[in-house]
Amino acid sequence: MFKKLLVAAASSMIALSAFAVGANDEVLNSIELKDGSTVHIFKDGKMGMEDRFGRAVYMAAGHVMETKDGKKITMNGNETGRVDRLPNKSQPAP
Ligand SMILES: [Cu+2]
Repeated sequence: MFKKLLVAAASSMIALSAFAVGANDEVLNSIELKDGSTVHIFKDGKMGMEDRFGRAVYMAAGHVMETKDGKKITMNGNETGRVDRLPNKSQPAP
């Protein structure tokens, strides 16, 4: 009985750590901005910018952006590296 519990605990730990790898790199939301670029908000709340050609772009944290529908949003972080690694990032224009 005790041995069975240990096995269950061990396998759930493996599942948890597999989930943790890269989990924060998942995009929670992507918002289109007035200038045609996109801000990606990651699960940990940090943001990264992508220009309208699908390239990761630098934007200093604290910069205020305007969304397509006129809302103001403040840049939290500047995760260009994470934007670069996004698998479903829009493709560069030909
Ligand atoms: Cu930005």
